[in-house]
Amino acid sequence: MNQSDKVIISCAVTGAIHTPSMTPYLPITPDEIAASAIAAAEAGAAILHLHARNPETGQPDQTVEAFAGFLPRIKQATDAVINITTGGSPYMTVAERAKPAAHWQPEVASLNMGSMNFGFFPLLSKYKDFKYDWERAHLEGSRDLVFRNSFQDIEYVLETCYGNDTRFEFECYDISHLYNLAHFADRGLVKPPFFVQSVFGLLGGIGTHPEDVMHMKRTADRLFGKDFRWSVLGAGANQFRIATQAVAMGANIRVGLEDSIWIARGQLAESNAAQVLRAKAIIEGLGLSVATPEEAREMLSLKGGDRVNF
Ligand code: KMH
Ligand code: ZN
Repeated sequence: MNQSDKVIISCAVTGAIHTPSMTPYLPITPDEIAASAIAAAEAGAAILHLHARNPETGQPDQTVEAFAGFLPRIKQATDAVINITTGGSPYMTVAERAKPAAHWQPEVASLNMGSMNFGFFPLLSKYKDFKYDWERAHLEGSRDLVFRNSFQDIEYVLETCYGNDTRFEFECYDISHLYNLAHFADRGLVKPPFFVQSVFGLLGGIGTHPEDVMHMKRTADRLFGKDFRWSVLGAGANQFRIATQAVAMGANIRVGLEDSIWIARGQLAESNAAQVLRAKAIIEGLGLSVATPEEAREMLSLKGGDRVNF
């Protein structure tokens, strides 16, 4: 693993898992997404991972137009690296999911490195009433949901975005996803430095035990050596415990309301910025420092904030 004393904080601003009834603080409209992303950058996030939502209902919206309401504003207000999802919602096809990144040509796009069960139906036990009809179906439907990322799907995203010099946040939810990434590296379809985003605690992927974190790092070290920059995200209540363990081991970290709506046990995070500030405190408490967007660009060999299509 390539590491430095500078730690990249990514912030995943809204995502496609949590629904409006779970927390009043989830950014939904373009104005809310823009404001929350800008505040997260001001708090120290060097990379902003962005999804879009229907402003009326909060449903995930992966249309190209849905991103137009906030991309230019975020770019104008911050120097942060914009990372557009190709994950969209796990219910969407890869062709739908890849459209925004292909069109807007961001410096970074996420790329999910394997198919998996993607279960967020356990959240149903916590919420009884929903503002919108789609929310319950969204959660219930994940009981029978496969988040499809076949080798052909991954090739499709690579072919669709690579010509734009977009580089990838390789989302790895389990050990096999690291081997899938190594497969594409062996074929020369992805070039180092690899930005490996290890996802812990999403039902259907690897767990959240410290041994799980060690095993993910050990395997990535063996497969990629100095060719990768490790980042971690802990889903839900595990977010900061996993971040703390991994930063101490040389990782970068991802926080944000996409991955967890909490700031502490039983306490809702009132903003993305609050989670970023908590991450910053962990980093600085270890005697490390938060990477600037320019430092992140250097570490990840990114094309530069002006070489985008927004
Ligand atoms: N919500 C994360 C666990 C993507 O956008 O490509 C997964 C994610 C997928 O961020
Ligand atoms: Zn995402």
